[in-house]
Amino acid sequence: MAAALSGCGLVSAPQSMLNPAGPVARDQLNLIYSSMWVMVLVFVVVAGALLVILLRFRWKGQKELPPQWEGSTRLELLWTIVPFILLALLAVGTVRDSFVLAAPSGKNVLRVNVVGHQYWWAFSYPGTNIVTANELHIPVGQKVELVLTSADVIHAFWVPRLGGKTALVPGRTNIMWIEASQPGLYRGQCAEFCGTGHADMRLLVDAQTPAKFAQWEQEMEHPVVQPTTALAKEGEQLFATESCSSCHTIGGTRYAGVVGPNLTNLAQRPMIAGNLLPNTPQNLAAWLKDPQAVKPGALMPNLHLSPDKIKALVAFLESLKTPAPTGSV
Ligand code: HEC
Ligand SMILES: [Cu+2]
Repeated sequence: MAAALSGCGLVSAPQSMLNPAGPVARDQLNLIYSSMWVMVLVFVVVAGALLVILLRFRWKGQKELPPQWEGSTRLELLWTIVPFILLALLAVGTVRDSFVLAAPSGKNVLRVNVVGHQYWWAFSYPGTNIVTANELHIPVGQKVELVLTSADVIHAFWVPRLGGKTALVPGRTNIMWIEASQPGLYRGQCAEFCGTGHADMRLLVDAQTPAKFAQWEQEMEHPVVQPTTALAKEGEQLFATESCSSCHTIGGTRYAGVVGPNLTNLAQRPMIAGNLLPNTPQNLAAWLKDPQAVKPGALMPNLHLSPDKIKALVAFLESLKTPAPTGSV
């Protein structure tokens, strides 16, 4: 068991809660460690006493019974009071952390609404028009309150290096918060079985410096959609005629479907399909040809598009990026 579990200790493992990257995950790990040390202490004392008793007091042919301890007030008190103290120690840390982790404190808290869908994530930023899929952008060093709910079945939000999991329940809102101490990409995934595509319901947290985050907000608030080639322009038309627009929104266009992921600035995202595939023209084409072949259980229908239409649509999707405004960081 020790050999197998040591695989979880890799510092380079991208989804290891043993390698926390923010205060929430660190507090939770410290709580686990402190409980573990209390348990190690109990184990060592009890197992040690058992060994000593077995060896020292074993039967060596004596005729009469040894002295009996049943009903000894001293011993009864000892093994009532010692566990009480140990449990009280565990309770102090647990209760303190439960309050700290229940809701973020302070004024400078960024709020993000998270909706779980079979098998992708929607993130929206209240007070803005920003909606994105599977890629949560946050500024480093700031508490981020996640308001979690579900569009269909129960899911669970889990980014191990930033914090423990919380369920997304239809008809309810749950709250958790995370904070990243260092810029970086943190991987996560749904942690509650939600159907065929559950294993591929992944997400990426992009923790950015405040300046980079502000720039990203700008690009998402004011997306520019300007397909330049004839092929991409044809793809823009096909987006409406092939019914894509009935499910997908693209900021900066009149397309406003809300069934599938928001595709605003899609070309700037590193991954597609619930962070299953790198965002390349080849992968986009494979996705449009047959979504279920790429991601089993995916709820985007196979639209049986011709290769020419796929080419045009990919060219259009590839054009969905908003160049950084000049003079910014
Ligand atoms: C009936 C609704 C529906 C229609 C019509 C539809 N899609 Fe989708 N689309 C979805 C859903 C749902 C997903 C999410 C699948 C998943 O990741 O599990 C998706 C995912 C995608 C993605 C990946 C997005 C991401 O963030 O990972 C792209 C790109 C995409 N669709 C493009 C298109 C294009 C182009 C068309 C038209 C040819 C189209 N879709 C038609 C529902 C639809
Ligand atoms: Cu799931």
